Amino acid sequence: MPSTIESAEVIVCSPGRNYVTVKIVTSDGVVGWGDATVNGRELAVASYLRDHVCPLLVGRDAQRIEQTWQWLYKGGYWRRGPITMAAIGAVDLALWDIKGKELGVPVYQLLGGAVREGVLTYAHASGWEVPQLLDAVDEKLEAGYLAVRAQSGIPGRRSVYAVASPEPDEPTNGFPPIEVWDTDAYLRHIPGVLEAVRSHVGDSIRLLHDAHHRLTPIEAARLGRDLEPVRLFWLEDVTPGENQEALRLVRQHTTTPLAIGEVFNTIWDCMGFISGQYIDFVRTSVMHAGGISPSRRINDFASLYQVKVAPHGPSDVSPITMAASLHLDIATPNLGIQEYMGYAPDTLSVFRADYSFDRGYLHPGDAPGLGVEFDEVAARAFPYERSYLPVAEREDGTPIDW
Ligand code: GCO
Ligand code: MG
Repeated sequence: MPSTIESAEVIVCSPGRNYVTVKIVTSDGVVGWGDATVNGRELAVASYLRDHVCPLLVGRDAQRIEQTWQWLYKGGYWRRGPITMAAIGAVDLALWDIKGKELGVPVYQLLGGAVREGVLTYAHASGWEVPQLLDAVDEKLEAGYLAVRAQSGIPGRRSVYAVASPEPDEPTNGFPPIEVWDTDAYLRHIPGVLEAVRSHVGDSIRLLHDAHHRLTPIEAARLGRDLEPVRLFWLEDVTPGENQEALRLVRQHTTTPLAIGEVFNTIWDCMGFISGQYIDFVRTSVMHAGGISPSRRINDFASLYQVKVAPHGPSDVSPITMAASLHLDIATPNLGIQEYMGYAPDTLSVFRADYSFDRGYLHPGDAPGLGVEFDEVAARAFPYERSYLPVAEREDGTPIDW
């Protein structure tokens, strides 16, 4: 008798930051965990799941992961988008977790087994001024990382996303913080910063930089060119992702490798970049792109064009997504690198993860399923807290891409 889905529920908690977790229990009592976190829009995806997906799952065959995926994606009629795809992705993750647990094997074995010993991973380092940035980079190298993303402050600015600013944050009273951005100042400043990092770390360390979608194609082309002597591993998200053709122009002007994709949700969002070979790395998050099942299709499609996959792995997706990513990464021939920011101790007190880090590489672990158990009792101590990503504006108040 195949097991059926007996219950599906959603848990929102905030151990360090907000996470949306799906719990699916089978008729055999096996529990599968999925992550559905969309940073700053957590309750929308929680409602999508709670009100529109979970009730439909009850009674379905828990073994039929692909059939359920197709049913939710095609049957919902209103396809794609971050909320829909994160919700479907969470269900997909939970069902892979269940299948691994029922068969007693880690998910990567179900995906064909490991094609490598470990998953090369990069850490984040940032500092407002160059000396602070170099200290932060050193800290990551001492911890064993072989690849580091470097971000710095910008002269004349008060704040820069993901970089601790010397000026204290003003309270935002539950509203998004405003970040006033100046592209010219950034373009003047950042090549020198990254050159300093390169000469500090030497040739063998992989260096990455994220432009957070702030540039026009021609600005991005100029930055790519200016950074060629730094030999970046990649330059990330130079332009907004909606216009896939924009990257063609950037590509024509620079040999700096390009990465994009953390805000994409389906293979359709990256198809043009990949088939046009405008990029070197596609960065969809395994959960935001609808789970392990569709991410395999993105990965295989990318391999046809020698585009590598480099999944998004910030601390605003939970350790469940991180684990799912690692199971897929270790079984994916065209893996480039995995992002890994790590997690706050409170987060790890709620999500007990089996994956491990050793000298620059992560391993998903050999526990059956995804290898992350969610502690529902511990989670109760951390209720949801409204929180937003910053909004970027020009000096004159015009909202801009980011
Ligand atoms: C990255 C990202 C993140 C995102 C964040 C948004 O490369 O890790 O750019 O820092 O901004 O995940 O929620
Ligand atoms: Mg990014």
